[in-house]
Amino acid sequence: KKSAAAVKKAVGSAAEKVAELLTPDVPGSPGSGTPSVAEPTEPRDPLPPRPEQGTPQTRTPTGAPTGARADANGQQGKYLTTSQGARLRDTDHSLKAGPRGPILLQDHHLREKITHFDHERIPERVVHARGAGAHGVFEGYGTADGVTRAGFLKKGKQTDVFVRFSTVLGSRGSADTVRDTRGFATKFYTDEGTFDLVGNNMPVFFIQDGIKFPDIIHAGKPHPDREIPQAQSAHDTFWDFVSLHTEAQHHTIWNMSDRGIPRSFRTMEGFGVHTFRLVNEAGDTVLAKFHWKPKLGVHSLDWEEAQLLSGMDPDFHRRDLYDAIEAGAYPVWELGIQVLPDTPDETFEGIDLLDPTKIVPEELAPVQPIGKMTLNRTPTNFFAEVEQVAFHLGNLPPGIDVTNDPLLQTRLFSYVDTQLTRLAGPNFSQIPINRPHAAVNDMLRDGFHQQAIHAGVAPYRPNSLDGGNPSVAGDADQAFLDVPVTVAEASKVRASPVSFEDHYSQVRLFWLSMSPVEREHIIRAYTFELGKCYEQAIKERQLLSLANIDPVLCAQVAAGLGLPAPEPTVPLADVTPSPALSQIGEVWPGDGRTVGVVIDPDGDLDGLGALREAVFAAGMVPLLIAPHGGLVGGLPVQRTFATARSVEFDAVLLAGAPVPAPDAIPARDAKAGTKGSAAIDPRVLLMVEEAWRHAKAIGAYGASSAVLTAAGVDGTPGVVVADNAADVFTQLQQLMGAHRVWDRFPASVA
Ligand code: HDD
Repeated sequence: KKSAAAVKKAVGSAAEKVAELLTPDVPGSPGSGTPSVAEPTEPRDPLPPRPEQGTPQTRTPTGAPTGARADANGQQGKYLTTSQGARLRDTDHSLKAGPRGPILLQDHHLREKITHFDHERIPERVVHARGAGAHGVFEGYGTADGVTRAGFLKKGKQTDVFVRFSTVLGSRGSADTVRDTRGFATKFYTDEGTFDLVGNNMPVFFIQDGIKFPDIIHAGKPHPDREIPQAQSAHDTFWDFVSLHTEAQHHTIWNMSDRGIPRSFRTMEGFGVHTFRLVNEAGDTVLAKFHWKPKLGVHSLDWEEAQLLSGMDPDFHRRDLYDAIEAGAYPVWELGIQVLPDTPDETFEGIDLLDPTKIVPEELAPVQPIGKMTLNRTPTNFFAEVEQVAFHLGNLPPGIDVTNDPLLQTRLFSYVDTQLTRLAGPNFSQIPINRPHAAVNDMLRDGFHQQAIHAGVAPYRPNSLDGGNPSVAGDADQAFLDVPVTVAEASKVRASPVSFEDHYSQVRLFWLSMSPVEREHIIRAYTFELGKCYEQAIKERQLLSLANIDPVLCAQVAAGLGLPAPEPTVPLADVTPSPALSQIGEVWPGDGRTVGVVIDPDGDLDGLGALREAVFAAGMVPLLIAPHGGLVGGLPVQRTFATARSVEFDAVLLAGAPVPAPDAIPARDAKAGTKGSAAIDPRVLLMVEEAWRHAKAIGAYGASSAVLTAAGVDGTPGVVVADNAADVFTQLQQLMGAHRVWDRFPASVA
């Protein structure tokens, strides 16, 4: 404790310092003086440019880059100004009556700065609040010319795009890796008007009619009383709804499958979900379903990995997307269509094409590639672009039209409506990210946040005062065409077609299409989610649905819950599996994948530089992990044992011998390491154990293979050892092509 005298002395010297800053006897100043710096209201010359406004400083005193861009020049110009363009002398002190005095209401700069800040947030999206977006380009193949007149699909035609990926349930700040459906919304800025393809990474939806959208979302969102759990479906209200409302069972099994926890946005398929109607130059129509196929294949996280990531790196997917683009590993998808005949009953092979809980298996109607999208630019300003982008299913180019899918029809209303609140008024299509790249000549006028200064006196038709302009387009002008589909004579009813009552056959089809390891994951996911519910009646009701899907699935989940497996209430559907639904079995490129390379500064660093180059050359990202930061062997360390966790890497490679003396690690961390060799850092052991549990490729060379022995994983599938770095990486790369070491999971269900 400080003595009273010491405190008094400290206070005294502080007071002296303050006195030094004060110039006594300045007229009008209260107390003993005013600051030696003149009051900001005193006229004086403009401030000299701050360092960042002049030539930017690009190096710190230690020689590290400051991150300043060579063209850094403040935000938009040299001097800070008010919103009205008046240059400011000071933005760090409020205008006060003397340096200690109250703040003056007249400080308009203070009020402007705080008022604007107070209103910086806009309402988050009611669904899909958490997302990330990127710019890119779409190139048509010309292969769709026979079925649609859409100009952006013509061969070689390039169209700017903006894509926003999202989760559905969580708030804007929620974690990326939760179990949920992912949004996959693409804005094509075509010459013929904007086309929004607002899809998901799953081809079916929870409900068949949009009137139930508030019900499913209220059920999935946090409970209204305590507002928990965040961004999860593992709770009573979600399972209460889907077990009562069995048309949701198909979408639910997709969520319980590995599709619910994607490895990356770059490794997700996208689906337009609904059936659309395409029309060609001759006016002929077909029905079609849109698919996005990722170049890197469809891959997922492991559930434990996803949960760890929610804490270790809640921005995992966002980071992965932006890191990949900045590294030049541009994500690529092919757009494809399933072309289906436009028959009066709108069915295909007995599948009702207006029912959004049904797929058309790719084996029955192959997905035909019609173009390619490359994402090549990250946003400049997240709010302006990702937050303000506004999609709408009614944004259609000539050649693509809607169908009577009752889910689609309600969406046509909802998207514009929601932007009126979210983006505060009807002029949101004038926000830069939403502006069409086609010429706009509408007669919409005024309203909140109107940006345009419309000329002309006659925003109505017909008019004579503006010379009758604008005129409407004819057949030759590539205008949008509402396909004149015949509407059957019918009574007004609140009803669905009988075919919509089949809630189980395609769920069974999905289950039977999965490989054993994928089935195991599905069982575990249901068991986890239902295990988080409190109400036994809800668990029992969901088991009834599982019984109607498959008895093995039902029995396994029931066993996990400690409940009896019920008998099916409907006959099990006789369906043919669709192998295209499985994610396992092919070999894929590893672009943008991360390899965690664990190094010991005192170990064998031979070949480390070459290894790093080899990983880069394979289009992957090597991240060096060492006990401390800085440089090791002249190479930059990107992660330390304190900041690294296995979940960040697709593979772990042990280089040299990562065996720092135990006293080099904090006691708190050392305790956990008792089960391995005492000499091996427990965080490295944990990394190996976790990577193994998550079926990731693991490699070691030289003395570091001792770590594999200590972790008890040497000699197991997907764990490779070689004498040198090059050989071990070659083996790792082969393993990574299959995404995971699937052999490591002996599945309980064949
Ligand atoms: Fe929706 C956003 C996808 C059914 C109402 N939806 C939204 C987004 C995606 C989807 C990807 C985020 C867009 C963005 O990134 O800004 N929604 C779907 C799919 C559906 C679907 C694939 C079924 C096939 N949605 C659906 C229904 C309704 C809505 C049935 C209402 C009747 N969706 C909305 C919304 C949102 C939205 C409330 C919230 C924010 C927004 O629109 O702009 O209007």
